[in-house]
Formats: sequence, structure tokens, C-alpha cells
Amino acid sequence: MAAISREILKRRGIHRSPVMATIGTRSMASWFGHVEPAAKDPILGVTEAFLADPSPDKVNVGVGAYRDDNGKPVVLECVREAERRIAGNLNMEYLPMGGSIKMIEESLKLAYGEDSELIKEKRIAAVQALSGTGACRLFADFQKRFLPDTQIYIPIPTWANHHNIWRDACVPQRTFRYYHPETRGLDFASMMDDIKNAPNGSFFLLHACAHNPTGVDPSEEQWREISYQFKVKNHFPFFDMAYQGFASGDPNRDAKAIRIFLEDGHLIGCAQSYAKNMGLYGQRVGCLSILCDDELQAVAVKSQLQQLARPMYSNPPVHGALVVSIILGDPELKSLWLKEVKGMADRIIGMRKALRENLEKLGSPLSWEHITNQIGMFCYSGMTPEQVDRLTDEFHIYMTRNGRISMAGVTTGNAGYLANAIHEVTKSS
Ligand code: PLA
Repeated sequence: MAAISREILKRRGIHRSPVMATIGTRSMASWFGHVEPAAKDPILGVTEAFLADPSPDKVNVGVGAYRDDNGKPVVLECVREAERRIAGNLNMEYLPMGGSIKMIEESLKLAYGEDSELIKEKRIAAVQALSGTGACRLFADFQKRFLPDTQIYIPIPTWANHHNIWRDACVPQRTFRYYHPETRGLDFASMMDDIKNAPNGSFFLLHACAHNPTGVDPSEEQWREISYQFKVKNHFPFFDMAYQGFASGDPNRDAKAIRIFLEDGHLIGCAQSYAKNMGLYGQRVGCLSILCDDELQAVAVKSQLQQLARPMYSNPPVHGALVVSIILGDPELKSLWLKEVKGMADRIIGMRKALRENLEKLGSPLSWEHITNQIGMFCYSGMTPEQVDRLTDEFHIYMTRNGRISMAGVTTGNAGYLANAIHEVTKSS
């Protein structure tokens, strides 16, 4: 490669001095000398730090990944059986750009209801997506391309990656109030004010259930009021449903918010993920759906979603889609799945009780009621970033600095250790 002058780099828009290296007699410019290391991801960076810690006592309650009571990752029995059926029997050809038709059909039944008229009327444009993240991103890109003047209202707080997703899709972000730190519950009045004060026809990101990171969901009655206000304001609700089944243990019950909006005649968008509820984290399987006015519109929207996917990843991966279609398409496997989802949700609920009881037994002067009031995978503990740092530095406990504890990583074996450490760093606050 010929030596590159600063002048050329400047013309390429690189204004920081390139790092010059001398190889032999030639002077070389480093193409990437101006690239600074990216900030660590606030969630996945925790796993990296955990893995690097040699301590035998270490505990990872950072990322929301389910563990059994021995702290081991779980592959569901229904998934193992689906994989046995796949092995050697199915081809691994490309899926269509929009993904597996069968997987999409089954996903829509889960989100919109087994006998949904909307499915029969073919009013839902849906594509297989790269899990929940990919579904959100595809929607954000779609929003930018076809409604370039809109913004997205995001709850405070939310899953950190929501901000990155809409930022990278170049959709301007606004926020709405959601959580009340003093009560550790929903700030319903402020949320409703923000919904009312947003310009008519705004886009809102809503967590369908098991809100991440707070574990605080609106009640059914509150969802009805939210839906009503969305109607009045003609807002568009986009539901991120990353934890269907993880809140109550019943996927149908966890879709209640969506069903309320559907009953009220809203057009909605929905991101589904099988990462948590089928334990298919690394398979990257999910679904993006957009409810349209009629079949014609749905066909057009689906074709555009496919066109967004084509230059990014062409078509989605096949293995996870086969697993999901086999499980949801076979009544026996589906009921095994439902049993296993309930099992995971129940274990988490049990760990909430264990952690709270342990803290109370230690005589903690603080109230830990919210641990058992909150639902889903996370407990938003109320601990400060400094307290979390102490947990990590002194006790080898890894979690996000916003005080979120992944209850899925708590076990009978570590609940006592965790409670003791939390007590130590919070007792004087
Ligand atoms: N939406 C929400 C609200 C999430 O919490 C997550 C995952 C996703 C979407 C995306 O999941 P998927 O792409 O794997 O389907 N949140 C995790 C992991 C579990 C992560 O940050 O990626 C979390 O620990 O918050």
C-alpha cells in the first residue's frame, strides 16, 4: 500500500492526525488510527467483566439470561425434542426474505390471539426478525423510511438498547415518564400527562409486559385508560414484547395489554422475541408485525419490510425458526413449552421471595417489598451506581449500574450471599 498523506485523509473526511508508522523505509498511515474504543455496553459489558473475574464466589445477575437453580444455562425440553425432529430431516436452504411463513403464523397467534379475526383477514404484515432487537430495529428503519417526520416516545427508564436502536435508525427520540423512584412503582399520572401532551399522532414504545428494567407494569385497568388516551390522541403504539410468558407464567395473559389495544381498534406494531421464553437467546429468532387497515396495505408493508432486510442480512437464520415452528405447531410440544415457561416464571417468583426474606432476616432497615411486587425477569432494586460498584469490587457480584438485578440469575445457593452483600452496601443509606 502506498504511503497516505495527511492531505488525502483530510479529503476523506478524517481530520484527526493519522497515526504514522514506519514499515521498512516506507511511511504508512493507519486507516483506523482515529477510531477510539467504544464505550462498554451497560448490559453485555457486565458479562465480559464477570467472565474475566477469577473469583470462585462470583455471581452474575447482569444480563437477563435464565439460569436453573444450580446457576446453569437451560435448554428447554421442548427445544431438545424439536431439535431431535430437525436433525437430518430438514434442509437448511435460505428462508424467504421475510423468514419462515410457519414461524410467523404461529407467532401472530401468540401475540394477537389464537382465533384472531385480524389474522384471518390477513391484515397483519409480519416478518421473521433477528430476535427482539432485530424486530425493533427493522421497525425503527421502517418508521424512518416511510414516516420520516415522526419521533419515538420512549419510557424513562427503558432497556438501554432502545435508545441505540432508534438513534442508529435516525429517528428523533422523546421520552415519557414511567417510573416513580420513591414508590418504586408506576408513575401513572405523569405517564398519562406525557401521553396527553405529546403531539397528536405520536409514536410510543411500550413494553407489553415485564417492563425492563423496572419490573413494573400498568394494571389491566391502567392499560385500558392508556389505550383510551391513545385513541383520543391518535398515537401509534409499538409494543416490545421480549418477555411474553415471563411475567405471569402464561403467554396469553402476558399479551393482555396488546389485546386491550386490539379490542379498542388500534393499529399497532409488535416486536416478539423467543430469546427468553423459549431460551433461544443465541438463535436470534423473533418476529416483527404491523397491523394494517386491510390486506392490501399489509402486503405492501410486508414487501417493504423485506426490502429493508435484504441489503442488511438478506434473510433470517433458519434453525431457530424451525425450532419455534415445530414447538408451536405441535399441540403436545406446545403444552410442554407452556409448562416449561411457567416453571421458569415460578422459579423467578420463588427467588424474589427468597431474596426479600433473606434481606429482612438480616435486619435490613430498608423496605424490600418491591422485590416481590415487581414482576418479570428483573428487580429494580433502587441501589445507587456506587453501591453496585461496591457489590462488584468487594463481593464479586456483577449487575448493571442502574441497580437492576436479573432475578433469573438468583438461585437457592446464592440468594443468601447476595442478600448479605446487598445488606452490607445499603445498611447505612
Ligand atoms: N427488548 C427488551 C425490553 C429486552 O430486555 C431485550 C433483551 C430485548 C428487547 C432484546 O432481546 P433479543 O434481541 O435477545 O430478543 N434484554 C436483555 C439482553 C435480556 C440484552 O440487553 O441484550 C437484558 O439483559 O436486558
